[in-house]
Amino acid sequence: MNSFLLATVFLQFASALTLYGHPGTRSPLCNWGALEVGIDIKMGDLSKNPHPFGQIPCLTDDNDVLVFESGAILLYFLDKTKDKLSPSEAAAIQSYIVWANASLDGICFLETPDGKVYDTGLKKPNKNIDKLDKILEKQPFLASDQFTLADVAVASYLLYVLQFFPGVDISRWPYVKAYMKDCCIRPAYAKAFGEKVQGLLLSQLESEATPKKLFGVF
Ligand SMILES: N[C@@H](CCC(=O)N[C@@H](CS)C(=O)NCC(=O)O)C(=O)O
Repeated sequence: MNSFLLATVFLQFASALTLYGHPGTRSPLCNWGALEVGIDIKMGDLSKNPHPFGQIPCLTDDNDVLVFESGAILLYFLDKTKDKLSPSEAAAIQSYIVWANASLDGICFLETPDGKVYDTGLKKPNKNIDKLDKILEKQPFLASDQFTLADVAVASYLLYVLQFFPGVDISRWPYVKAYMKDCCIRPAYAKAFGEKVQGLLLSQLESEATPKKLFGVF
C-alpha cells in the first residue's frame, strides 16, 4: 500500500463518527439526521458507551470529541454540513432543534418526578402545537422549503408519540398530522427506525383505526 493510500485509509478511520444507541430509544433520530445530511456513522459497542450520565444517544468523533443529548448531536451534524445552507436557514434549523428539545419534548412526553414517561400532552389542546399547525399550514417544512435537520428534530418527537401512545387523536392539528406523514414516509426514516415502525405509524396517520402497541422504552 503506498503512503497516500495509507494516509487516506487512516484519515477515514480517524474521522469515523460512532453513535452509541439502540432501537426503540431516542438514538434512531440521530441515525435519521445523519442519513438525511449524508454523514456516515457507525454504531458503537453499548458496553463502552462514554455518555457521562450513562444514557443514549451519545456520539464520538475523531476519538477526542464526545457529544451527548440527541439535540446536541443534531447540532453537531448541522455544524458539519452548514456550508450548504444560508445563515438564516442554519439559524432556523438550530432554533427548531433547540425548541424540539427544550419545549416540544415536555409537551409530547409527560414524566413522573423520577423521569418515567407516563403520558403524552398531545391528548389535550396545546397552544404551541396550535401555533405549529398554523406554521405548517403555510409551508411544507419548518426551516426552509426543503426537509432539514429541523424536521428531523421536530417530526421525530411527534412521531415517537404515535409509537408509544398509539391511537392518540391528533386530528385537531391537521397540518401537523400531514407534516408527520410527509416526514415519516421518507426512505431515511425507514432506514433509521425500521420499515415495521414506519408502516405502523403511516397506518395511524392514514386512518382513524387504533393500531397495535409498538415496542420500546422511552
Ligand atoms: N434528553 C436526552 C434524553 C436521553 C434519554 O432519556 N435516553 C434514554 C433512552 S431514550 C436513556 O438512556 N435512558 C436510560 C437512563 O436514563 O438511564 C436526549 O435527548 O438525548
